[in-house]
Amino acid sequence: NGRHPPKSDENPIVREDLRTGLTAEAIKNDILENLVYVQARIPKIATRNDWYMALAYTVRDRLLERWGMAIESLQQSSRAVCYLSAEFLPGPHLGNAILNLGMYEQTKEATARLGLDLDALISHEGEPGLGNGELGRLAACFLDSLATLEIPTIGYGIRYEFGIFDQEIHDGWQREVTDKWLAFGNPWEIVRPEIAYYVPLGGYTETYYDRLGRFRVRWVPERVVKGIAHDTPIPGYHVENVALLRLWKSEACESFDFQAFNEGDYYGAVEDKVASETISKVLYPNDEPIPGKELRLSQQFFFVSCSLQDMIRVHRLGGGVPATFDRRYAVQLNDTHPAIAVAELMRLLVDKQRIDWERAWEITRNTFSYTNHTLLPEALEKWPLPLFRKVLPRHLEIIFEINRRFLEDVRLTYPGDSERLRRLSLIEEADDRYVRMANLAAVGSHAINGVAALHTDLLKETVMRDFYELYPERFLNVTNGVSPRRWMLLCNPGMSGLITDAVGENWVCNSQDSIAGLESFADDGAFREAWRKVKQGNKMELARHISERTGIVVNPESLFDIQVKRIHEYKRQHLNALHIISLYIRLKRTPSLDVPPRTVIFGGKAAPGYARAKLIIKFINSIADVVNIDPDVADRLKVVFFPDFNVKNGQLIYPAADLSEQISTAGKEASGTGNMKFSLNGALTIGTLDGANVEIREAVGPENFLVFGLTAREVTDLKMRGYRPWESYEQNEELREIIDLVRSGFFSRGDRDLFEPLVNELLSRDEYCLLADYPSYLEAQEKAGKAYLVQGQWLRMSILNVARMGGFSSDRSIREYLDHIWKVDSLKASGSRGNGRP
Ligand code: H53
Repeated sequence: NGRHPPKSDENPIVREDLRTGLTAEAIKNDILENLVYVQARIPKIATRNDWYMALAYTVRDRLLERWGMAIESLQQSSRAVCYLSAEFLPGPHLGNAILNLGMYEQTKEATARLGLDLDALISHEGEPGLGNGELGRLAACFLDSLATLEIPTIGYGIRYEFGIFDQEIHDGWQREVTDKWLAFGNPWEIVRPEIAYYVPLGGYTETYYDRLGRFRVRWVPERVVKGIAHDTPIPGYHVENVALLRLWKSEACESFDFQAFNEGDYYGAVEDKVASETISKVLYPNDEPIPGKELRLSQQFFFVSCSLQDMIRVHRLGGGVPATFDRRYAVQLNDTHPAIAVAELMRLLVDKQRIDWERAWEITRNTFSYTNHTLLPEALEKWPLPLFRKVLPRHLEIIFEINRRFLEDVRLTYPGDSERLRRLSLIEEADDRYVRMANLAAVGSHAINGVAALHTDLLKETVMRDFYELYPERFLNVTNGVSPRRWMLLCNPGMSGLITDAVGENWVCNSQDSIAGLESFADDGAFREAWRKVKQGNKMELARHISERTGIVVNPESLFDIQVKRIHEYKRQHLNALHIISLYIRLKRTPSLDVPPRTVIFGGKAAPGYARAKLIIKFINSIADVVNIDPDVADRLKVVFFPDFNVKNGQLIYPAADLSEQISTAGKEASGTGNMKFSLNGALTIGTLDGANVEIREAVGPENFLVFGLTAREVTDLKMRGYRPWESYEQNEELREIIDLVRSGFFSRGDRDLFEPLVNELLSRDEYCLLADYPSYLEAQEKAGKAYLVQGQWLRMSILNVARMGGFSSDRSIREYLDHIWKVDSLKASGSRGNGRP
């Protein structure tokens, strides 16, 4: 295909081929070269980190070969996808890159020749924690799929110096430790000092007449920071294509003020540098109130502005003009975090490129589409007007103008309906005034999607109802998905091997059709036994890590009942905890109880400022402290809080699960993606009819899914009628006993006050309806226990779960975005590039 010319001594490519060859010998030589020439170490004194770095550079060399071509095809493609996201959680790169490049076996051999253990080097890698949870992880799965489907793609975000904190547990409490992901260098990123943009902030606007006598507005900023591109290649699976992850780091335009220095002001001389670098310094944790956080708004604007300026530059390089921007790019707004892009593109087009307003607005709307990820009112971003004006004075004017024109249209459609006007306005006019970012995103986008069928329905009925009535054609659902590369092939090689033996290897990229073939093996005794062994092995591996991390010894034969996700009251980890106490009491009272031994495992971070979530962690650990040392239940019940849940730990945890806890209050979890990862790894779900659980249950069959609890509608009705949680407490003897035990200080060394805030909330308000759902949850748990005792049937259900989950691949989600929203062709289809090689 022209890229691999025949070797000849005169051919300069020969050298390159040596450098990026895929034989074990070539890989081995490159590791050694990189050790010496990049890492500056000789083998004799190299540490594990040195070897890891040398190997990472070796794999990167092979990625970069594809990179150059990807950049070229980006420039040549007719339309590219730009995914704007304040968060990306790609997870460790090394294992994934080796897998996607199809070089595992050779690399294993190469490292063995050097006396190294490949798997140990792979697990040496930490991860870029540039996100809080599922929203950032979804963005990473989407890049994986976009690369694999050979779509020209750029993911744009922020290169936080400090990502999500590391979690430690001390005396049962969460302690946050600064994440230092860059401490040992980052071999995956390429810094591009020449790709840099100026981002203005603050100041004021003024009007003037330009040379042609036209009335104009100009923004006189208070300060300007510079954004520098940091690029990471994201390889597709067994294709030549790589997606580009371009993250912006903020710097001062002039990092040293000589004037100040000469006048003897040593600190002042670096002040601007410090202030500018602050912008990309640290990721904001979610679940914390953000209005009023000026830095957060600056961050959002900073990365959005750099990204749009970059798109304009690349477009121009390809000969494009601003007026055709929308034909060149489909830009997805991942939640409202980048919604300021709507106003910024208008500013760039109108103020800078001198395009008239109507045409600029058309381009803007054709360009953007918006994904909503939550209905929780506290998570819908709005900015106090004075703060907004202070940071982005010109954008506020633009938003007022967008709003004026928009409301004029609304008035024509709904004459006299001032209430509706008030709700639709981009500006909230209560006692204080706010800019509503979701409304801005909705007005400025041609498509608006929710992330699961139920979520999209609720979106249309509740928070975006007025917009739905106004623009029904803009709304659609795209149910989330996860990458089968990372979340099956990479993290669960045993199970993946069985699947490939059964149905061939097509399932990795074509899950939906191919993996269904697994169904016919669900009743095959030998296959079931092999399946059991793999799960058993995964559980032993997790057990080993649990003992290393927590000192708790768990029985790998027990039912692994797992809930891992952010800690939040709506996700109801404390409902799970109530079940543990019930099981504990029952086992104490009836030693002959016919239930399987259980290990209940939790993992997840609480936002540092979310006191009740942190108390839930303490609650779980306090229960664990009592249960785990009680000889009466030894080997029958264990409770584990696995610290520092992140992508890397997830890769260990999902494959080891028997039972997946997806127990949020119906209507609260937009989609969930952890639910998919569990099921794709053969766990059964115990879950409410919330988010994507609804679709998972339909797909795997209700007989292979343990459903419980109120539906979203029932929750709403219950609240309308007036929910009285204390009645559940009074009427349910077991529930009473459990809550009284907690109140008595039984799990808190006699301290009756410690868990009072949790108990009080449950008895008085119970916002998330734990007590209402408690009886049906317990019933479903009993059913799960019984089912697990009949191992053959359980294995059957586990296999069927995997066989029927093919539709939850992020490849499917991305195809839907491509077909219905982005209208972007694959490089394959458009013929810009050959078909790739495995
Ligand atoms: O987004 C996930 C969903 C999940 C939802 C989550 C999310 C965040 O992680 C952060 C902010 C936000 O508004 C929503 O909670 O249900 O699966 C990806 O769509």
